[in-house]
Amino acid sequence: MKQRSTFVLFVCIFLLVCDIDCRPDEKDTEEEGSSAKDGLILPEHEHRLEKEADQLHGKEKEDKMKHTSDSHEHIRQRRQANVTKQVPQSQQPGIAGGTTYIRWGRTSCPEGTHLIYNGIPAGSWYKHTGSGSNYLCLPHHPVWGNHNDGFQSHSYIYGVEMQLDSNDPFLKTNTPETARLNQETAVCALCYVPTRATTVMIPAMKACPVGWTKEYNGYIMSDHHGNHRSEYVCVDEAPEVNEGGEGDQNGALWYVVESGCGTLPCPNYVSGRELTCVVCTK
Ligand SMILES: [Ca+2]
Ligand SMILES: [Ca+2]
Repeated sequence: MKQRSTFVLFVCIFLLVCDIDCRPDEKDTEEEGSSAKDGLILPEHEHRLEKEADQLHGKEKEDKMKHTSDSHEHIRQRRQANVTKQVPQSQQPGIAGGTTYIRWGRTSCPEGTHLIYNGIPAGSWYKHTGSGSNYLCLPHHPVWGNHNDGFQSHSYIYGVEMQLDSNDPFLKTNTPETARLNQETAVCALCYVPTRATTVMIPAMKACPVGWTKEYNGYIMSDHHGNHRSEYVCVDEAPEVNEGGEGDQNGALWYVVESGCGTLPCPNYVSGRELTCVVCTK
């Protein structure tokens, strides 16, 4: 009986010691588990990492392609913008920059154009050999700069008077009061055409070439052949006159220009015939 009790006690002590020493250490287990996670790559874990790496690589590739595509689109847009900038303005409807001309003999501009100002045609005195040979359209209200009244200089300018006593082909629809133009002071208008880009005066024509717009037509005028050379200008076929300018005052003078045969082929030109003109824009 004593031996049995001793055996039971021995077994109990053994079990107690074994319970303390033989149980796996929880810390060690955790460390081993952690070590397994960190150091030991299981097949499933390896597969997942590969998949994640593939996804990351794919995203990087996609981002790179998107960035490249964006860059290409940006470059394309910049090139397109440059191309747009390089298109000549004259080829862009509505922003051509427009064109201007002086409508000699009128105070207004044709429909679809803008009057900048109207004024008085002026040039050198008909007996002076010098000064300017071209005609200017002087505004009615000059703005002066530094000035010294009195004639100290040797270049002058005068208003244009129309000399039509012996030859007047013009319409009188714009001069109903007097129905005559001789010895009248001429008028002019500066016209702006915003939708067309260039202007040309064609002599000996009353209509414009196909594709061009007629601004006005009329007759060529210049100073008398016995005076001094001047510019040829195209004066509207139905001139207005400058009110208050009537009277034989002389200054710069306009005469209707006639064609002379010889070096000009006749026909088609006719000796002594008044030369027409047309002003066209495009
Ligand atoms: Ca006169
Ligand atoms: Ca004639």
